[in-house]
Amino acid sequence: MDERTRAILHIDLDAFYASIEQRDHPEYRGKPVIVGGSPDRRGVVATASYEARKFGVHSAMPSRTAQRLCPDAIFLPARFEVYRAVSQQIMTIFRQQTALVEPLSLDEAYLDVTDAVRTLEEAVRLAQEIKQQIWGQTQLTASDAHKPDGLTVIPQEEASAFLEALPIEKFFGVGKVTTAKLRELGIQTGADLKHMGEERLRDLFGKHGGQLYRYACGVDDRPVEPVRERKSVGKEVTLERDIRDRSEMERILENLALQVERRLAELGIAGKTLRLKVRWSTFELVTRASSREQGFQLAQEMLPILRTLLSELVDGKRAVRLLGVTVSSLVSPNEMRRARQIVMPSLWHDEHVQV
Ligand code: TTP
Ligand code: MG
Repeated sequence: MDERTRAILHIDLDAFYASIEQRDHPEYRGKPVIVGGSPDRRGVVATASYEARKFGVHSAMPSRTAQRLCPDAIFLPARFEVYRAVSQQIMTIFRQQTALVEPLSLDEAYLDVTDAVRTLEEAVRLAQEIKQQIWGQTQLTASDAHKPDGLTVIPQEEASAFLEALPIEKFFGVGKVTTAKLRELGIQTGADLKHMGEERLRDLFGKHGGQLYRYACGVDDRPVEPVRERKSVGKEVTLERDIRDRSEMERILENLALQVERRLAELGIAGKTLRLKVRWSTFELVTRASSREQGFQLAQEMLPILRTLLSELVDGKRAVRLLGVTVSSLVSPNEMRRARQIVMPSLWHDEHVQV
């Protein structure tokens, strides 16, 4: 490989939570398995096995809808400690191959293996080796573009064609709002982005537009960053349209708080500071925070505070274009548990985790 060419592997496990459940419960193998909240308690789907996906079931869908689509589905609650342990196993496998491992979530990482290989063929062999180790140690499969259990090789000379065919929502940093806006303009793929040109994309999306154009052209110099100390866990959403109605904002905050709760549960942490972020339609950004010793871990603990913080900001006159919820000053649940025993023993629900 020439000096400037990097070899980067992207590894993502297949139907992660569901595959672990099928691994640990052989009677569920080959059957539609849905991990997440229960259909009769307004839960949502965390993930579904490939057998259930055939019925149209997918992550973030209300469990009740999933049950309607797939009446024979087996619903299971998430077992985060098990998923975290498996995550540590696979990350250890990755780190044996290269120090440059950037985890993106429990089941997904980028590996810069440039220094470990001399040719593209060697990079492919290394990827196969890693998949075999994952299988050997966890009995799980991994892939990304060709799921499940695929291995996709994109040599430099094919990168262009690959990116041209790639649907816009697969590009890094393209969320629901950008996707909707691009679709409205008839933009579906990387090729469409390229045709649109850098200037137009910049006009529409600012700096992000220029970045998107470069990604579509295959220019992406971001390094694989191995250490990223986590300081906070947050979720935010740019609204499809600006809103003024406070109850609508509260509904959105509830959704965000549930997502933050899920991420905290996945990571097995909690935080002492809760922050509400609001961007007005004028783009002005304001945040309001509240801290407490007994911390925040569940959405139901965050919501009353978020409502109060929101009421301090929103006056019904100015419209909001973005809402965000962040938990910081992170601590382990053990520390939090101790603080809670002192402060308010009645609020602590052990293992009460809703997905
Ligand atoms: P993903 O890798 O996005 O999904 P997956 O591994 O289940 O399926 P795929 O084969 O398409 O990769 O997410 C990893 C895990 O994160 C997933 O098993 C469950 C959890 N998760 C949620 O809880 N809610 C969500 O909305 C998503 C997308 C994932
Ligand atoms: Mg996955």
